[in-house]
Amino acid sequence: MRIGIVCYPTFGGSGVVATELGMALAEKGHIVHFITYDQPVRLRAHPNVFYHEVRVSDYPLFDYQPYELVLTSKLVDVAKFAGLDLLHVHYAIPHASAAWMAQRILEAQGIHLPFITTLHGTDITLVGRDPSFEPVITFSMEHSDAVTAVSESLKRDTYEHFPLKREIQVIPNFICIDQYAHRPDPALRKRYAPNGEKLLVHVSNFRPVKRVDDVVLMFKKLRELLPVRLLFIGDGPDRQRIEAACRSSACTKDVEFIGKMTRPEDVVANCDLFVLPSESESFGLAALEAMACGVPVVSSNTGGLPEVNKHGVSGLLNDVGDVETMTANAFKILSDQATHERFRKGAFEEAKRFDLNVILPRYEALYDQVRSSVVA
Ligand code: GMT
Repeated sequence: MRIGIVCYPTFGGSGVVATELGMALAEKGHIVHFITYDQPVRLRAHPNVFYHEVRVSDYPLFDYQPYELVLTSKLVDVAKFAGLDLLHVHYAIPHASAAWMAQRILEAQGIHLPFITTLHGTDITLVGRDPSFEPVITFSMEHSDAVTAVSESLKRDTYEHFPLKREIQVIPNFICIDQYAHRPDPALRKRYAPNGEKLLVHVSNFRPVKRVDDVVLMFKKLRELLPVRLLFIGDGPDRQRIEAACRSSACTKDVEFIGKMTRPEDVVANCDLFVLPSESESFGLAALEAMACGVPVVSSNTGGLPEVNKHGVSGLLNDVGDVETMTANAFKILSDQATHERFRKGAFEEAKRFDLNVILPRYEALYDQVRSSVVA
């Protein structure tokens, strides 16, 4: 099949999922065209993979860049000249409406191009609900040939916040378990835990929705109970404020801000506990990646996280903002070696539910279903 994938090329979860999906489809023999404004961070060379950059001219009249219009035109061009069988857009804003416009333009030229919209989270729970987006998002979801959500929770949220009548299928995010089954790197472990400390790690885009302050609050309480160090991976609007706060705190010598990494698992695999206290999280791909490395998770119980982080098996969950319980949960997992080992094994076993080999066939079946409805 010849598939067009539209996504954000950034470090966020939706871009990672879209890119890894495209790479896996290419490996199975499909021809995959990525269409976005920059090269996706996880894109790798592959004979079946193509990348089309969406470039918006900086015409002085434009106070804002008409990205959606330029994306739509690029979609029409790639669909026609690469002979796409379907489009799969990730993150509804503005990709679903751009796909619908492209579909209409192609229809007028006698070409039918089905498109699938995959909802990832903040497109529904945060941004999409805003009245300045809602009518367009509702319309473009309603007129997609198929809509998927990455969790049952996100499916429920979508029906709760949008007057949608159509079906939403749940196809969870995935990881390629083989890529994550890391053997820890003793040199790296020694570098980050020189005195045998337990290593906590948090990976995110440091946006307010991630509640990174709760990670620091928990760490300060936990370090009174256990020798621990904290690693932050990623970057974003909250990083500078939090980094400055840590520098002026007694804990500063045990906190390190590593920054953005293309493969955070290279560090996460050497840690003892992943911390994700989000306010809202449709799935929590970063938590799944930690679990695939055999690293247990303490997380909030918001959104899709309970579908990923199985309480008492792969980690422990707490109410959003309940730093006391999160600290107690971390202590419970880290303070006893046999308990920690049990959670490590549980995390890895739970991660297998989301292995690429389990999830990819579900997307391929959806592509066949969408294409056959066109042919019929
Ligand atoms: O985590 C983020 O804020 C980035 C965001 C995105 O759009 O990439 O992640 C969303 O999509 C990921 C992939 O499906 C999910 O794992 C994240 O849970 C989701 N983020 C939120 O819902 C806040």
